[in-house]
Amino acid sequence: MTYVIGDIHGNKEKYDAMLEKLSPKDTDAVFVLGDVIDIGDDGIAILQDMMYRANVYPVLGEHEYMAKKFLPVIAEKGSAEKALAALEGEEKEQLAKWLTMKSEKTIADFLSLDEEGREAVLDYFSEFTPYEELEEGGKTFVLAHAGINNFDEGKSLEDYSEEDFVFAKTDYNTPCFSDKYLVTAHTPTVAIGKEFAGKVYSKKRHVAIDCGCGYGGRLAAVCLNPLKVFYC
Ligand SMILES: [Mn+2]
Repeated sequence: MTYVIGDIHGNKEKYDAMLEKLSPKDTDAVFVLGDVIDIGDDGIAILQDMMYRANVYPVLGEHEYMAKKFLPVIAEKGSAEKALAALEGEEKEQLAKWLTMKSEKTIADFLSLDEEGREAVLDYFSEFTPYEELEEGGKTFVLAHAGINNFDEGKSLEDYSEEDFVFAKTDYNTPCFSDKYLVTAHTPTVAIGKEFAGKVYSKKRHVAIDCGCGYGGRLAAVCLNPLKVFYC
């Protein structure tokens, strides 16, 4: 079985409950479609759990994109404020943005780790892939945290940037690929339409799985084949 979970946003209770519900076997795969950290309190603890699970595969969200870029600078300078003071231009703007994205607890927990613990987290960020492409039950699924910016069906997925996947804006009323399913998190399904609040959206070759776990909603997991949805 192949499962996809997204936008856990530091909610370890729901993460633990979902893994218990799915109870993935060694031959199963669980893709975590980005935004593991920030907003909730336990992002770092969830990463530390994920990194020891052989069948959990992390895909990059914009929160991890920010963390992997700025946590090394913050650690070197000693605090987020000092890192911000030391940076210039676009990087300074981007860090300032991350500091408005409920990242304080992630940063504090990272700074409280010893050298070895910090290195393990930073190493793990390098395992986050920008996208995944999977064949399940005769269908092709592309997993990307927010979608695909600058989309061109003739372009190879390898030729997009990380930014194209993590900062994408997706039109859920229009299919993306003509022959593949696009699986995304990032956009709470309530933002696609009020009637989809708290539920996985599966239309127009889109599968949108963020049911608002970061905002007090449910955490969803989708089994790709056979298509089945789980909630915690
Ligand atoms: Mn996101």
